[in-house]
Amino acid sequence: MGKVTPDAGARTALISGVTGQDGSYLAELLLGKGYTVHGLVRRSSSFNTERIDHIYQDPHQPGGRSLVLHHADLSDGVALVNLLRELEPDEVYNLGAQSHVRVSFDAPLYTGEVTGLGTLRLLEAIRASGIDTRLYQASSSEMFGAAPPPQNERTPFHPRSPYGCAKVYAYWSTVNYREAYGMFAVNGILFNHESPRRGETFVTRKISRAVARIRAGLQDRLFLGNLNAVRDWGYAPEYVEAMWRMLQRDEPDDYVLATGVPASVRDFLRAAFEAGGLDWHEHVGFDANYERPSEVDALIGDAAKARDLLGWEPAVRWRELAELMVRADIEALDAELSGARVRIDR
Ligand code: NAP
Ligand code: G4F
Repeated sequence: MGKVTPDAGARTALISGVTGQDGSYLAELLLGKGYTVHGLVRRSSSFNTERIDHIYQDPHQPGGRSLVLHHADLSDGVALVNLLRELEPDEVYNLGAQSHVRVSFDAPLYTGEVTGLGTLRLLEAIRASGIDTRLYQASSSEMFGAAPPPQNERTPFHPRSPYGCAKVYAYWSTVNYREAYGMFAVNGILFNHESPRRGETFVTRKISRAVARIRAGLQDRLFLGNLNAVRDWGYAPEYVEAMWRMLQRDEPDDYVLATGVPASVRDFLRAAFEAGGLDWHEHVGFDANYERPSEVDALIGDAAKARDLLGWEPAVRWRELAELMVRADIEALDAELSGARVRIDR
């Protein structure tokens, strides 16, 4: 963590949420494009950089560093101003959030504070620091909530959770700073996107991990909530490419990113268990604790604008995604178990 002298001429980006699923893929993408990447990391009592450890360079080693981590938090506006003044990044990606919808019902004020007001703090920090930068805001299809599908940039919002409400606040704050101050600020309205790096409590990863653990005899039952919800699941590495493209346009605008292909939680569950050679009926039980007080029944995106203006088209669909996530979890568990066996043998 700490100061860095960037390569002369290299573009710099600041990513909030760099330790999350999308932040890790985006950092890899930008490093590959020659950027110096600064990541905002929040203080934690245990390590929280697992997803980016493979791209982090020890500052004590000789040679320049392209990924630099800074302790800060979206609840601390002064730290954000100071960091922006110091770094003067060309691009800022605001991916940091309390991003779990079910948890947002248990911690609604905290979610509003970080996911909603956190975005306003960052916008205001950009304005106060006076730097010339471009901002990407991680908006969400969860903002559409109860609005019938297909949803696109013109669909009115009807959020169904504290998380969705916080994201609507952040969305309009971003639009407002663009209109009021001429800021280059864009909203990417992203439908669900997953990967082997997806947090373990989101439904796709919860399922793919369970398949691996059931096959290995470490678990027998998996408890889930509503299996009828329909989502539009894409592959995260493809989505971060479009985030970058949004900031390379001449004019700031807002874009939906989605595959346009619907699947229910039950569809994903069946495909994932089949990929592991298992029958889900033999292992899955219902737990009402995983239901939400108000559910989003169907999210199916229309990403025609991103296709036409960004030249972005996703290739991976939900079934392939289920298969690749199961494969990755089986391989990771095999490696972990054989590592454990080696340790025991010694
Ligand atoms: P994620 O894996 O949950 O990552 C969230 C990131 O935010 C983590 O790095 C987390 O840090 C950080 N964070 C949490 N609270 C923070 C705080 N107070 N200050 C600073 N950072 C904080 O989420 P993701 O799936 O990568 O999603 C990235 C963004 O896109 C989020 O804003 C999410 O709401 C939004 N989004 C996601 C999807 C999707 O399907 N994945 C769809 C639409 C929109 P820790 O690692 O320390 O927890
Ligand atoms: O995987 P989920 O928790 O994702 P959700 O709620 O769609 O939110 C994700 O996508 C949003 C984009 O639309 C993001 F903005 C947000 O940050 C997050 O990344 O749940 C998907 C569906 C829901 O309908 C839920 O009710 O799966 C259902 N579900 C059924 N059983 C479950 C479970 N969800 C979770 N997390 N855990 C369960 O046991």
